[in-house]
Amino acid sequence: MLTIWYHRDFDGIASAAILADVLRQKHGRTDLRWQGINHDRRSEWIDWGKDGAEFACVDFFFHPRAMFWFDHHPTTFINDDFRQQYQQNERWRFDPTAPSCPPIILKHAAELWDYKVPERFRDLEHWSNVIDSAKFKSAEEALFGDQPALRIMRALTVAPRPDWSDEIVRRFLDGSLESVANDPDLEKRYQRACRNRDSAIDQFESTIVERHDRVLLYDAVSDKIRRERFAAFYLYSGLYYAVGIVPTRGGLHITAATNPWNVPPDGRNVGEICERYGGGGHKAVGGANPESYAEAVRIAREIAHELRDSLSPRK
Ligand SMILES: [Mn+2]
Repeated sequence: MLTIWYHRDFDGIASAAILADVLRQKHGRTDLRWQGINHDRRSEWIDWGKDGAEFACVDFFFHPRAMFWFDHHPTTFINDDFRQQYQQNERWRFDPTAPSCPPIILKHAAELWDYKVPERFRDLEHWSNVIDSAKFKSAEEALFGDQPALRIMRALTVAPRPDWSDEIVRRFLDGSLESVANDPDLEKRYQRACRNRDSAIDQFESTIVERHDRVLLYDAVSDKIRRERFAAFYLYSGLYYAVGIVPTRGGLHITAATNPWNVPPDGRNVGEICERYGGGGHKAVGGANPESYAEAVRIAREIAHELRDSLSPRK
């Protein structure tokens, strides 16, 4: 049995489906299973696979025991030892310049294993890039776009169970984005997610802790409110950064993001800032998982102030 561990987000789910297809077609693997994972498992990661179980990993931290591994996160190496053990080979590939993980796997499989990329995976690759690097045309598209991939992205925000994403991997494996999006189960989730989005927009103002012209700090921990990733930038288009505290299944999470539709000149690397607090991410977006609410408030405030102080007075 080979388990594919994948980051539980749109491009991670797409990556798992793509790797599963590559492994079954080009490596004859019929004993595949897959399971989603989030960055809150970081402390356990060093011991992953200690029991000798075979595993692959996509869109997630590097592990030297991974039989296959592909990622694009610049913060993929959890320590120097792991960093030193990585080198590109026939089973591992890292490309921090890739906008999402699927193009890395597709390129690798085509180059090394003569894999013919099916059309449905080209589509999945395109939308993974758009979604993971927030290359939506506008905040309106990010919030209200109804293309199949965007409906799936939104439906994932109201997954009925943590392993629901495993089901989406299975559907991506053989179906087009359109067929997956048109599934009645998914459509039902999507409608619910749209109602949540509308509430989140209505409620956003009540979560604001500090609002500077360019940097906004919000606290969306209350279980009475809905959350929407781009609400801050949709409502306040002049912002450069938004830093927020949000709850997740794994505990409190700090999210720090650059406004994709109003990119600051000489913008800071938000992922690196978050890494100093035990988190990680990309240049444009980062996150951290503090131990307590008090710590979350302190860290979120520090990150917001650091971003604010990085702006020259005239900006
Ligand atoms: Mn991802």
